[in-house]
Amino acid sequence: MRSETVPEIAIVGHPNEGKSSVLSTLAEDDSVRISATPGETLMCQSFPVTVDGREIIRFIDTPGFQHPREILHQLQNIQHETDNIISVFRERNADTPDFSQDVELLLPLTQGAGIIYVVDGSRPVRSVDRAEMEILRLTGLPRMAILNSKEDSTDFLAQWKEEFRKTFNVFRMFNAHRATYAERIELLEALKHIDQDWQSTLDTVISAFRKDWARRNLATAGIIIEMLEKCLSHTVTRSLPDGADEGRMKADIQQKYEKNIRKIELQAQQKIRGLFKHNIFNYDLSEHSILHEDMFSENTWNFLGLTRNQQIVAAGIGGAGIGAALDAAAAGVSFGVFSALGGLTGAGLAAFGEQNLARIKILGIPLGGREIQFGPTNNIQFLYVLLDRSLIYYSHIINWAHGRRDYEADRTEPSTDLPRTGYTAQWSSGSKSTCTTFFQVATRGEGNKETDAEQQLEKILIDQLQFISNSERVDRF
Ligand SMILES: Nc1nc2c(ncn2[C@@H]2O[C@H](COP(=O)(O)OP(=O)(O)OP(=O)(O)O)[C@@H](O)[C@H]2O)c(=O)[nH]1
Ligand SMILES: [Mg+2]
Repeated sequence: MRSETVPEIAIVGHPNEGKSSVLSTLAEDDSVRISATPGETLMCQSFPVTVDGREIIRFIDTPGFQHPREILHQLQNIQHETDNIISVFRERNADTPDFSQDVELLLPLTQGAGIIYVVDGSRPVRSVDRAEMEILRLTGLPRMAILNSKEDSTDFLAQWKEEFRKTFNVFRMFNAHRATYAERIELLEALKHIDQDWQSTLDTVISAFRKDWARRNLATAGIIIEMLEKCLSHTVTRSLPDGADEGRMKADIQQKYEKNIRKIELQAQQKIRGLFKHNIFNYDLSEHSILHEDMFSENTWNFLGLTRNQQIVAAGIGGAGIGAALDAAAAGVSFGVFSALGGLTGAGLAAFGEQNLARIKILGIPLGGREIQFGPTNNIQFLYVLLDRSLIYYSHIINWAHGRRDYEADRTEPSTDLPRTGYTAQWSSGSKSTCTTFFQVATRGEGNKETDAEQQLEKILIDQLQFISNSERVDRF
C-alpha cells in the first residue's frame, strides 16, 4: 500500500455475526444499517472516516458469505491457473444469481483492501467458518480476525483462538456494543501488525484519531464551562404587583428557574453528543444511572458533588454562602453518601438542596413597583452537581458504542463496593479552590471573559476528560 493512499479495510464474515455493528463502532458512524435479521447488508458500502475534513481511513461493509464451501472449492481449482483467484472467481460467477452476494462481498478484496474478519465468539467454530477463513488466507491480503461476542459466554474462546492462529497473525476481542474509545485505538494499533507496509499509514491514522479526540475533549470542556457560567449566573425576575400572593410567586419563580437550568443543561448535553457523532439514535442510559434523577432531586444532591466535610472546607475558602446549610448540618442531620436504602430526609435536602439554591430578593424598580428575583445561586454545591452530571454524561456518551442500537436497558448491576460519589469529590484541594474562585466570578456574571479561574478550570476538565477516556467503562453511574 502506498503511504499517500487512504487505507481501505473490508469487514467480512458470516451473515448476522455483527460485521456492520463492528464497522459502525469503529467508524463512529450511526448511519450504518444493523439488524437482527440475517442478510441485512446486501451490497458493499464504503464508510469513510474523516478528520478535519480529510479522509483518513475507509471501512467497507460487505454482505455475509452465502456459499463459503463452494467458493473455497472453486478457488482451490483456480489457484492452479492464476494468482488472481478472486477476480477470476467473480468473473466466472458474475451471472449466477445464487452467488450474487458472494461475488459482491469479494469485490473489495480484488482492490487490495485489508480484511477484518468478524465472528461471534459466543458460539462454537463450524466447518463453514473454516472454509471462510481458508478463503481469506488464499487471498493473501493483510488480515486480522475479531471475536465480537454477542453473549458473555467464554466457553468457545480457546477454540476460536486456536483456529485463528492457523490463518491470521493478528486477532483481538472487540465488542461492537461495549467497545470504549481506548479499545478502538487498541484495535487500530493491532491492525498495524497485519502488514509491515501498512504500519506507517496506520500510525498516521491513529495519531489523527488521538488528535481528534483531544480536540473533542477541548470542545467538551468549553461546552461545560459555558453551561456552568450560564447556570451559575442565571436569574429569573418577575414584577410583583401589589397584593400578589408572594409565597406563590416565589414558588413559581423557583420552578421557572429550575426549568431554565434543565434546559441549559440539555442544550450542553446535545452539543457534547454531537461532538461524539451520536446524531441519529437516542441512547437509553443504564437503568441505574443517577442521570435519570432530576437535577434538583434529593438523590442527585446527595450522590453528586462534594461531601459534607468538603463543602465546609469549600465554604471556608470561598465563603460561598452555605452558612445556613452548615447550621443544619451541625444540628445533626446526616449528609452521608446516598445509599440504596434511601437518601436524606427533607431536613437534609432543605439544607443542601433546592431550598438553598439561591436567595429570593425583592427589588424596587426605578419606575415604581417591585420585582421579585430568584438567583443567581449562592450554593457552591450546585457547581459541583452540575460538573458531576456533565462528566457522567460525557462518560456515557464516549462509551456508547455506535454499533449498539437495541436500546436494551443496561442490565449490569451497579457495583456495591464502590463509593457512590461523582468525580468532583475526588478532586484535589487545588482544583476545588479553582472551583471556588470560578464560582465567585461566574455568579457575579463575570464569566466568559477568559478569566484565570476559567482557564484553570478548563485545564482541570481536560485532564479529567482524558482520564475518563482512558479508564475502563464505568457502570456505576
Ligand atoms: N449483544 C450483542 N449483539 C450484537 C453485537 N454485535 C452485533 N449484535 C447484534 O447482532 C445482530 C446482527 O448484527 P449486524 O451488525 O447487522 O450483523 P451483520 O454481520 O452485519 O449482518 P448481515 O449484514 O445480515 O450479514 C444485530 O441484532 C446486532 O444488534 C454485540 O457485540 N453484542
Ligand atoms: Mg451487515
